[in-house]
Amino acid sequence: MEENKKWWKESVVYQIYPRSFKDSDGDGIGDIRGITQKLDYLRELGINVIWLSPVYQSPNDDNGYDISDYQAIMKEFGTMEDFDHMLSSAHERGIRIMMDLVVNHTSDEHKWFMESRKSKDNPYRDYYIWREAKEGKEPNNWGSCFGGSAWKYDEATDMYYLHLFSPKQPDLNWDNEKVRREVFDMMKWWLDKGVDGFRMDVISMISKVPGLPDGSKGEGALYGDFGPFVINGPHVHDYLKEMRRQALSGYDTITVGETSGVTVEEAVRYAADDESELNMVFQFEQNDLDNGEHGKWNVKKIYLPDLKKVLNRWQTYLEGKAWNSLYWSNHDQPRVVSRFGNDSEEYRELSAKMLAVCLHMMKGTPYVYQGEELGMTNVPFDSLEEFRDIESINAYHEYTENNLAGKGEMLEFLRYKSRDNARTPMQWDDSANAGFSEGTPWIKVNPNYTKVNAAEQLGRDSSVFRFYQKLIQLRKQNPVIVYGRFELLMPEDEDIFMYTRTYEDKKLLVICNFSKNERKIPLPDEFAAGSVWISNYGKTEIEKDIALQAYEAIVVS
Ligand code: TEU
Repeated sequence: MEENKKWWKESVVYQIYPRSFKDSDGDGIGDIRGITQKLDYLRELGINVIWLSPVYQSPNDDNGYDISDYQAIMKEFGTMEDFDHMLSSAHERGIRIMMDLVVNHTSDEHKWFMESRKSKDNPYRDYYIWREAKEGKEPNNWGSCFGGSAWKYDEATDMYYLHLFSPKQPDLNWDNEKVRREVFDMMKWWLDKGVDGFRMDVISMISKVPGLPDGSKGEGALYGDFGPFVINGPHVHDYLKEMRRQALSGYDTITVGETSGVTVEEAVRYAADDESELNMVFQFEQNDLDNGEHGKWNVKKIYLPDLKKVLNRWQTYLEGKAWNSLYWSNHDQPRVVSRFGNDSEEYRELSAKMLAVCLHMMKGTPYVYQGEELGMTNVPFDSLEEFRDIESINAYHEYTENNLAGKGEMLEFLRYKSRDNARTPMQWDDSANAGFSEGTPWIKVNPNYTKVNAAEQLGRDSSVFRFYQKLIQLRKQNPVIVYGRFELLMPEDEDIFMYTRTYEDKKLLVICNFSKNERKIPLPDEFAAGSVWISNYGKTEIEKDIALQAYEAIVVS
């Protein structure tokens, strides 16, 4: 089947978490001028789109994912002039900017909510989801993503409002046409400024099942699960089609939905090739594989055949119908080298490169999260006081106070899974604070910055940075990497992730060893006279029986 060629399919996206990227003014908080200073670094890496986590005005209950004004820049991050300058500087370098669009909820300090809570007949009342108490308690049993009930009582009108995340993140009522119009107008305002698209925060949750029924409660659970009544809800596809028609059409954009709870069947609707909704979605199945009895809070390792099964399903089901996004990391996930690789001194770089090969050679648009290109690792947090993330801190209290986990045990879970692992400052060099800031960083710096940093890696050909650069270059030169059909080999093997990509008369073989075990793999005949495209062991030739070493990755054509 002839592929529908698009620039966003051929792109590599780099995610910036502004708070932790580069501080230009010494207040310990990353900012927009800091990003502008580092655009040449990103150009050198070769990426062509930046996904910018929220930079809007926010009281920072959830680090900018609680927005109080969609058309203003957060003070700590700079001014609108700084933003405009960053945007034009990025465009001059051939880099597009994708904004984070957080419109499932606003901040409770947004003027819409401040109006809404005033009275039952306020013109903004229906912008949010208000309900009466039920038998003197919350309107239903839903728990919020950040712990506690998903409802907060508000004295002014003696009613509750819904917040799927923190109480400072009230959910917008998307069934209200006025809300949709406000959001679409705001999007067009940014598009007219010249931004190139949107990453849409929890967009799979904007349409709620009417009646908001109680959710099922697992054994020992404190709250009911809102999932079935919120995720991929009744009108979500209607609203996204409306957004396409009313806000996006006429602009050349890249759009990606953050869609927790999405299935492949739903994904071919959200990200259908006809572009009636979004260009692609982030799936969560790969991240749920190491969940346990306490959800994400554990230290469980993934089982490779499970990971292959999930990724294979996404690669093959979407073929010819919809487009995949490819990611290992973001600001909500721990560092991938510590999670799916091996962050010991011996294997950190090898396994970081192996993971990069595995991801970048699959079909879809790859996303690189800041610092991933250096093989940045999880952080040895010493105590609860060192964490900043609302989800982590709330979970610690909820689990330890309800005897779901011991204190030491919970700290161990946070050290492995907390979002703060991804949020410590970008490691630029080996000077104080990793060259991130001249002040006191808002969150601790990973002490390994003296060894793991950009300056060192830019100066060394064998570095993780140089390896990512090469992978990105290969994609630009070879349509098979963008458009080739994916086929998984050896699905049951517990160490090796191996697949082919086929496009026109080109075929690629990708072999990744996810383990320390040395393994002999017979090379399929068709690759016997092949050439090596990239190898994390510096191999330039292939043997008939490839003797794979620990965390080895090789691409053969
Ligand atoms: O995350 C949505 C989401 O599904 C989270 O619950 C995510 O699964 C969790 O953080 C992982 O532990 C988005 C943003 O990416 C996140 O940073 C925000 O906190 C959240 O929405 C609310 O806006």
